Formats: sequence, C-alpha cells, structure tokens
Amino acid sequence: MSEVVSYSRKGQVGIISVNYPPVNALGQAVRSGLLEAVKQGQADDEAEALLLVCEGRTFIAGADIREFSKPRQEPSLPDVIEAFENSTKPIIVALHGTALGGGLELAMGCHYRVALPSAKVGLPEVKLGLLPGAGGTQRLPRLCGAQKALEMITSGDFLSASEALEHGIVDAVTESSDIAAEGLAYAEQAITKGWPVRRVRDLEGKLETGRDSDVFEQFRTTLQQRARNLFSPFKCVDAVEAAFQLPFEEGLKRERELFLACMESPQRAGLVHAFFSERDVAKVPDLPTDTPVRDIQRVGIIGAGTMGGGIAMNFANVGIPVCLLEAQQEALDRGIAMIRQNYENSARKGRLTTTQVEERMALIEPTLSYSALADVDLVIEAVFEDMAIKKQIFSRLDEVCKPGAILASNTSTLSIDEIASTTRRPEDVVGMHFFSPANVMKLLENVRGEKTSDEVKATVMAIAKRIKKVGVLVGNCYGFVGNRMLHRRGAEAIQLVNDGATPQQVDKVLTDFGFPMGQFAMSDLAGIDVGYRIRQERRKAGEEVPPTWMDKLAEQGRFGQKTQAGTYRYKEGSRKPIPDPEVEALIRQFREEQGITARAIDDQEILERCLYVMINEGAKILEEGIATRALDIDITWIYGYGFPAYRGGPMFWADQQGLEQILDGIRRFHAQPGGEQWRPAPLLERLVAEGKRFAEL
Ligand code: T1G
Repeated sequence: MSEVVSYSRKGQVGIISVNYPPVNALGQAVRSGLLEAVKQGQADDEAEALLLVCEGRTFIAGADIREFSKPRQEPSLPDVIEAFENSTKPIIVALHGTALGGGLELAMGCHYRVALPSAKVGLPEVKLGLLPGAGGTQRLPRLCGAQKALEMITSGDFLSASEALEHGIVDAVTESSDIAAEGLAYAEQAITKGWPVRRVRDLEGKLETGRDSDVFEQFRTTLQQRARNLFSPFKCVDAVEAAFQLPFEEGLKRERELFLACMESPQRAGLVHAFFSERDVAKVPDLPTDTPVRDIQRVGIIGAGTMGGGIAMNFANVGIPVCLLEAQQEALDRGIAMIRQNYENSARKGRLTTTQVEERMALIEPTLSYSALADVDLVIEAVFEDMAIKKQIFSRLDEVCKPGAILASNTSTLSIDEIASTTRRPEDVVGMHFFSPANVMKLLENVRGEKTSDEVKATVMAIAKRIKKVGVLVGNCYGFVGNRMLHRRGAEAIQLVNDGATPQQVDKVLTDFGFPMGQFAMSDLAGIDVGYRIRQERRKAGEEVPPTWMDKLAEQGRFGQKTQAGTYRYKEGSRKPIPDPEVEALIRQFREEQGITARAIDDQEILERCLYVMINEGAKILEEGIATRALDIDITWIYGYGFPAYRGGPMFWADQQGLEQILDGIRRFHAQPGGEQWRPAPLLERLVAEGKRFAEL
C-alpha cells in the first residue's frame, strides 16, 4: 500500500485520501498511489461511490514542480485522471485550501466537486511558462465556457469557492469547514439519490457558444498587450480552442503537443527558477533556521516623505502600529495626507473598504518627538541620502531607543557599517532598503553590517515575510546588490549615448528584452537630480567621476517627470516619455566638447553592453560575498527592477546564454579604448575555465 495515498471505506463510500506534505503535490508516489487506490475502489463491492480528499493544509496544489527537471515517470497524470473519469462508480472530490493545476485537473476528472467556503481553485501553470497539461484546457471549458476558461488559464488567477460554484466548476460549497465529513455526506447523498457517473468530457453544452464566435481571436489580441513577450499564454489559447474544434481525445492530444512545447521553452525554465528562488531566498545559508527572532510589536519610522510614508503603510497594512516621526509639523502633515490619499485611492478602486482605510490610518501615530520612539521594537530611518544627517539620527536613536530595539536604515547606497559606528549597538544596526514606491514594490534588500547579529538578520528576514515582501539578505557595499548593478548599467547606457545611440534606442532595447521601463525613462521617474547629487557627492569626496550629458540636464533643472522634462519631455499629467530634440542637440554638443565622433550602434551591442556589464558586476558581488548565491541576485532584480521573471533573472539568463559567450563579449569590450570598467571578474573567468555555471556556486 502507498504511504502517501490510502484507501478505506465508511459505510458504502470508498475513501481515497492523500497525505503528502506540504501541498500534496502530484509526485510519482502520489500518482501511483492514486491509481492503486481508485482500482481498489472499483474492486470494493461494498463501495457504491468513492470520495477523494486530501489531508493537511490543502487539496492537491498541482504537479510536483521539482520533478520537471527529472525524466518523466509512470504513471502519467493524464493516465491517473482517465482512471478516475472512467470509474464505474461516481467519484466525489472534496476541495479545501488551494486546488491548483494538476489538482484541479484531477478534480475535473471526478464526477462531482464540493468545496469548503474558504477553498480556492486555479490553473496557474501559465505562471510557470506552461499550460494545464492533464486535460484542464479540454475539461474546464466544458464546465464554464470559453471566455471564463480563457481568462482563468491565461491569467493563472485563483477563483474563490463561490466563484467556482457560480461558474459551474464545483457543484456545491459546504456549510462547515470539516472537509472529510462534508465530503462523506455528499458522497452518501450521491448514493441515496442515485447520481450517475457524470464525466466532464461528455458535457458538450458549454461548447456550443464558443464554436463560431471569434472569442479566441479577440483573446489573442488582448494578450498582445499584456503578454507580448510571453510564449505559453498564446499556447493556452490554442489548447482551449482545440476543445471547440476537435473531439475530446483529439483535443487531449493537441493539448499534450502544446504542453510539451511549453515544457521545452526557456521561459518555463526561467519561471520555475524564479518560483523556487523566491522561496529559497528566505533560507539564508549560514543563518541557522532556529535563530531566535525578536518580537516586533511596534515600529518607528523617521521621515514622512515618499519612502517613509510608503514604508509606514507596509506595517499598517498588516496591523502593526507605527510611530511616524518628522522634524517639521508641515512635513508630517504632508506625509500623513499622502498616506491617506494612497489608501483612499485603493478604496476608490475597490481594494479597500473605508473602514479598512480608517483602521490603517489609526495605526499610524504622527509625532515630532524622538521620545515617542522609546518603546518601539524596530526603527527604520528614511531620510535624505546624506551620511552626516544619518549619523546624527542614529546616535540620537541609540540614546532614546530601548535595549534590543533594532535600528535600521532605508539607505539605498550608504555604508551600514559607518552608520552603525555612531551607536553603541552595532549588532542591532541593519539596512532595510525598500524600493519605491515602498508600499508597492515587493523587494526588501536587508543589508547586514559587519557586526549585525544573527538574531537581527533573522528578525528582518521574518519581518519581510510578515509585511508581504520578498526579503533578500545582502552584504554592505556601495549600492549593495541591486543599485550597484544598476549604476553599472546606467553608466554603460550613458556611454552608449555618448558613442552614438539615442536614449530612446537604448530604452527600446531594454523594454523589448522585457523590462517594464528603459534606463532613461526610469531615471526620469526616479529623478535625474538624485543621480546628479550622488555623482556630485562622489566628486566632492575626491572620486574621479567623468562628466556626463546628464549632468547638463540636471544643471538645466531637467530633473525628469517631476519637472515634465528630463531625458524625455512629458505632457501635463502624462508619464509618457517623448523624445526631445533639445536633448539630442545637447548630446551632440556634449560629444563635440568631449571630442567624441558618434557612430551607429546596433541593438545587439546595446543589449550586450547593458546586460553583460550587470552580469560582470554580479560575478564580483558573488566573489566578494555581498550576495551569497546567484539566486539572491536574480530575485533582487526580478522583484526590485522588473527583470522579466520568464528570463529567470540576470545570473540565470547568463547561465542560459552560456558564460563563455558572455565572457567573450566582456573581453571584447574590455579591449576597446576606455574599456577599463570591462575588466572581467575573476570568478567569471574561473567558471568558464571550469565549464561551470553561476547556479552551481
Ligand atoms: N510542487 C512542488 N513543491 C511545491 C509546489 C508544487 N506544485 N507548490 C508549493 N510547493 C512547495 C514550495 O516550494 C514550498 O516548499 C512549500 O511547498 C510551501 O509553498 C500537469 C504541470 C500552493 C499557493 O503552480 O502557488 O500542475 O520552500 O511557500 O505561500 O497541468 O505554493 O517549504 O521547501 O508557496 O502557502 C501548478 C504552485 C503546478 C502551484 C501555497 N501548481 N504553488 O502557497 O506556500 S504545474 C502551481 C503555489 C501543474 C499540470 C501542471 C503555492 C501555494 P519549501 P509556499 P504558500
């Protein structure tokens, strides 16, 4: 008998129960156990109907994704589902938790579906670069019709139990939360009422509406906007369309062909890598999993500007009281008003109720006095990027805050060690770098200083999860991981324009690659004055920072979107970047002053120079131990800067391209005049020499 799937009987109901933590994924053992159990149920003369349930937190949440990179093993999921569907006895399935992917496909191979009120169902395969490959594209439209099936399968969104009931995907929603008892009662009802074996494959009614309509063409057109670079959403449409064009068995064959095409695509590899990396990034090597975590009941935030206000919202959103400190009443009032405005915008969009807005606002206590921070468990400083100001604040916090309070800075580039040095508790000082807008962007770069204790590291990583961020623990250096690589890409993008490209050409290469914004559109959003101030600070500190045409933009007050002119021009109230002939003239003049002769630059060179410089910097970051694993860098870029998840992140993409090709490119650029910044990272050279990949580090 299988250890993960059991068969038993209660009265006249044969019960098949799956118990394979954490999510009852359909690994090989589960599939063979299910096949064995359903055969047992057929052979059990006492059983008039069968019930499929799962133990633990959820019904089957899909195929076992960890098996994707292994050779396929029998029995296949379609074979298991066929055995259930062709049962001579009605099979009832009881759903709880999240019945997803292959789990929902198996449920649709049963004859009646009942769900707990809290249950959710979905076919999220598209989020892994796949499509439902076990009959989901053929059975779902037979239950809910073409439009809803297309929406569910191409978005991967989950439906609540009541929505599933409304769309005919489940037959009933239970009253209580006892899934086994409710499932059993439903199965007994099936027996007493003599419900027949009702195979979804035989339901043709919902197919009539889709046969002649152009719903599929319309859907392909909408996908062009929201999924332009993606592969599998379009294959999802093809598979669902087959349900309306072919007999069921042919439709299954067509689905299988399309599924295998998705399995082979590099996008599936990238998305599966991103899925597991988002979870593995929280498992920090050399930070013991049993490290104690401090209890964070109340948080202080210093600075009620865009960042401080956004950070405060993250905590209020999950019910953690916040004390928001500013130096001036006017700034404090502005900050509170901005937070309220953000919440009211969400309420207008139906994402929050007005009660929730007031509850969250009530959790944010404005103050002008440091003494209000005396009993907070964590303080996050979010003021100007000015080391002198930060040092003053941290020495003040060291005086005011209770022992054991964690003192964090939201700095995006400055040294955590230098900030910690102004306190008597460097072990309690850490960086918590949020990304703007802080209440939206999912990445939280937690920066460990030399002296930051394991307990503080573990606490800020736990806080990341609690406020629904993806936390990455990184080391302390200029720009940490994300901005250090971004600054390299920014410098290269500026150099590309010096050499002859236009800003819009560079940005288009990056958006065609899959970034949501190009380099120059992004700096217009962040504010050209921000980068200019950082370059001026570094020049003041004696660093050799060459002049750039962007300095001239800043000196002309062209700061970007906030001044409706930066690298691009912006119409009143619009964020759409418009190339500006004035800027192109300024760039031409800058080239003349610098004695640069412009040349035509092709898109491939732009892509290589922007990406390879990041990968080279990423290799140095790994070598210095600033990032522990390549996946830390991948997740930082996917969640902090919109690196397309279907490409897996910069280091995964580099592995896929082949490190030898990357290194050749870097050496080519290094050999050119002025190519000093292209010196190959020794780690990259070593990996190529050894025939290894970043993923093997
Ligand atoms: N396979 C293997 N492991 C999985 C898994 C899966 N499908 N889903 C989750 N895990 C692991 C996860 O890695 C983590 O492990 C632990 O379970 C808890 O997950 C044929 C081919 C179910 C909503 O895409 O969306 O079916 O880190 O931290 O936040 O057509 O997991 O503890 O070691 O995410 O409560 C389709 C993916 C597969 C669902 C729970 N199914 N999973 O979220 O916990 S393809 C999916 C999720 C397929 C068929 C096709 C979420 C969740 P560890 P967690 P959670």
